[in-house]
Amino acid sequence: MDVVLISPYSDIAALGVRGISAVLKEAGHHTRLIFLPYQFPEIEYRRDFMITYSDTILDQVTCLCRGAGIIGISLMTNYFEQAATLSTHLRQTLGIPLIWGGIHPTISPEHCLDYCDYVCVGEGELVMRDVVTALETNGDITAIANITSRHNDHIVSNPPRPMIENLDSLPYFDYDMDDHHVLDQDTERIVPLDPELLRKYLTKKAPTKGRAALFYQTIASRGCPHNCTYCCWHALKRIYDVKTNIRRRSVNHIIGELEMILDRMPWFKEITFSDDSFLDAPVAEIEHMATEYKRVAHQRPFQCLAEPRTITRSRMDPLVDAGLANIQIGIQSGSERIKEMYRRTHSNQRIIEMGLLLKEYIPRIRPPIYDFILDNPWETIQDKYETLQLLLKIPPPFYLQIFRLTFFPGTGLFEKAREEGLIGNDIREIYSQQYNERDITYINLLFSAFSRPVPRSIMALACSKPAIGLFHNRPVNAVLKMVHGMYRRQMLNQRKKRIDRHKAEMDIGAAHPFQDR
Ligand code: B12
Repeated sequence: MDVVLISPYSDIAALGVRGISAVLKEAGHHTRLIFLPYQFPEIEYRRDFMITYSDTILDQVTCLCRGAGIIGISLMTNYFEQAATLSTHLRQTLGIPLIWGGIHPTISPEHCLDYCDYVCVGEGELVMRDVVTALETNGDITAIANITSRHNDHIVSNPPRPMIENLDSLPYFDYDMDDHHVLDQDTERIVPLDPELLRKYLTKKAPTKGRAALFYQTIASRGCPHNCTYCCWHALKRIYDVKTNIRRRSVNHIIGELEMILDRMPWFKEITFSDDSFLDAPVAEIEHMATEYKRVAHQRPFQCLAEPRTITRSRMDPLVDAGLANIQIGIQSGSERIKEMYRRTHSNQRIIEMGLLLKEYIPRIRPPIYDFILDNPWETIQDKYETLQLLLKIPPPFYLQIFRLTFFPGTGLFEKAREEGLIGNDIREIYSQQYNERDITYINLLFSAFSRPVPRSIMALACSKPAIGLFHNRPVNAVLKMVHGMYRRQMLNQRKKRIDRHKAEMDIGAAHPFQDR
């Protein structure tokens, strides 16, 4: 059967749809992948994350979906509007069964059924295989495990089957490009993907925080040891009713994938492991991984996400020797009260020790990236002060990755916010939020300053209670907001001019081959 899978993500690595496509191909089906990356940097200066598809783009998607047995769309919460627009158009033009999957449909299935026929809750590889088999054999899709659907007026939610225990049983992510298509933002044309275009779209225009511009992204494990109340794993563990769920691929399986990819696409200069906690493995396995990685990746630098508990010398030594160059670690807050609210278990002392250890590896590794969450409505000035004081104790250099606290459906903090009336009636407010957006205040700007080479003595002064008392107040924050607003508008205008100039040079507007006549 012909299956179309659509990814709206800015990053066309999109491991979810590539993993499903590989399993469907292995089962003898034909898949067509459509990647609709938006790549206009000015999005980061906008307050919302709303991206609309022009009719030209929607018509081309319709053309590419014509004749498919089923269409699948992958989405995170902040891609809800895009998926809704696509689905509405496809339903009006084609009427082919639509299935949604990915983290958002998993944590908020019922809300998605306004736009699709079926929702896949959780891991989708085996679910999609069962769905396609049912379609081919007139089976009952609404009876398949993990599937949520609407029957007359009531919702039928089938509990998820257990998570895939043996990840080695899954084929490597589908990078065949035999029927892969990508939206060329500049020309608004959806074109067949080839290695050159793959390279172009995987190259980040403005990589930040010492990250690579171009890397091959994969995942060596699934799951997270923690249960943080703001994170989707908190919701997923409830859905699957599991406490721990870390499953790791064998070193041979991971290395086999890298060998295959680097053989076919040696232009990948770096590797990214998108595991939630890459170092969460026995030291012996880490050492084996490091040795094998060196053998096949030839010292290509790699980056990963990790959590403080696993940052030990016995793990770092072999990995840095093998090419570990970038490490990103969640800290989130330095306030014991807020850490308790987040169910984060790392003491500030452990964080400082981790910072001291990581500093020893610089410059073999680039400055580590520490994640922090801002704009938590339950945070007091004292909580923010304690976080700033922790930052002053972590040895520089490092970068901060700042996130705005977002109430993802199904998480503990979502329910708390809802109970306390912090979430408006229309949950869609959350969907279109710009997650990197943060309030422009004196304290929040101090966090940005920590990523820059500002002398610690100045930072200590700026983060002191008298300075916060003096500058973190309504009048000063109003001025800061105004100045930042002017800067944002100027950046937006500059970007807009550059893109318009580029479009004029490209003479965008000619008729498109795929357009529905
Ligand atoms: C890699 C990753 C990224 C990468 C790449 C994302 C990409 N598009 O490929 C980057 C770094 C770009 C990224 C960015 C962000 N991310 Co991120 N990211 C992840 C991470 C660590 C792994 C995702 C992954 O590839 N998993 C492996 C694949 C195989 O699994 P999967 O994607 O879940 O797909 C499976 C199922 O969901 C399902 N499925 C998926 N699609 C489909 C489609 C169909 C039809 C079906 C049937 C099934 C199905 O089957 C798949 C196979 O089992 C997850 C955490 C996690 N562990 O999930 C966070 C996560 C997805 N990210 C998250 C967030 C919030 C973001 C950001 C918004 C953060 C920010 N503030 O900037 C940005 C968004 C940037 C943007 N504008 O797009 C949240 C999403 C929460 C939510 N409710 O939406 C997550 C869940 C982290 C968390 N713990 O909460 N991210």
